[in-house]
Amino acid sequence: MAEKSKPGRIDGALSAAGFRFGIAVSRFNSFITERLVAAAVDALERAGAGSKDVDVVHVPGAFELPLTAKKMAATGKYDALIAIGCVLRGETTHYDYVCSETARGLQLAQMDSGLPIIFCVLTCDTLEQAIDRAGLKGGNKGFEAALAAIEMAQLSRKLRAAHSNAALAGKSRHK
Ligand code: INI
Repeated sequence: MAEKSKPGRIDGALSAAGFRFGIAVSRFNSFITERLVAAAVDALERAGAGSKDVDVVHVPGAFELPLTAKKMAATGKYDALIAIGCVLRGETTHYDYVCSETARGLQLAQMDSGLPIIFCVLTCDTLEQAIDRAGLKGGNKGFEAALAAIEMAQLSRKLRAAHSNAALAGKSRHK
C-alpha cells in the first residue's frame, strides 16, 4: 500500500528576536493594565526582543484601542500588536457596549490591516477577577498575550515567505 504523505506543518516559533511589537494600552483601570503591560514587555524582552523594538502607546479607555491599533498597524512598523485593557462591569449596560465594540473593533482592525492584533482586554465582573488575571491566581494575561504576539509574528512571516515561494514557483512553471 502506498505510504500516506504527512501534512505539511507550519508553526510559529517563540523567539522574538528580529521582530517589532506595538502595545496599545488603556489608562482606564491602570492599576490592572500597567501590570499586564509590564508582563507583556518582560515576555517580549526575555524572548529576545530589543527594548527599542517594543513601543507602548497609551489611550484613555478600552473603547479607544481599535482605532489606535489600526493607526499603529498603518505605520507598517510592527510585526504584531497587543491591545491591553480592562473593562469592569458596573451598574449599567455601559460595560456591554465597551466590551463588544472593543472586541469587534480590534478584530476589524486585524482583518483590515492583515497584522496580528492580540486581544488582551480583560472583561471582568469584579476587580478581584481582574487582579487574579494580572499576576495572581490566573497568571498574567499580559505575558500570555506576548507569547501569542510572538507566535503570530513568526507565523505571519513564514506564511508570507511560503506565499512568495509559491508565487515564484507558479511563475517559473508558466514560463
Ligand atoms: N474603559 C475601560 O477601559 N474600562 C472600563 O471599565 C470602562 N468603564 O467601565 O466605563 C471604560 N470606559 C471608558 C471607555 O473605554 C472610553 O474611554 C470612554 O467612553 C470615552 O470614549
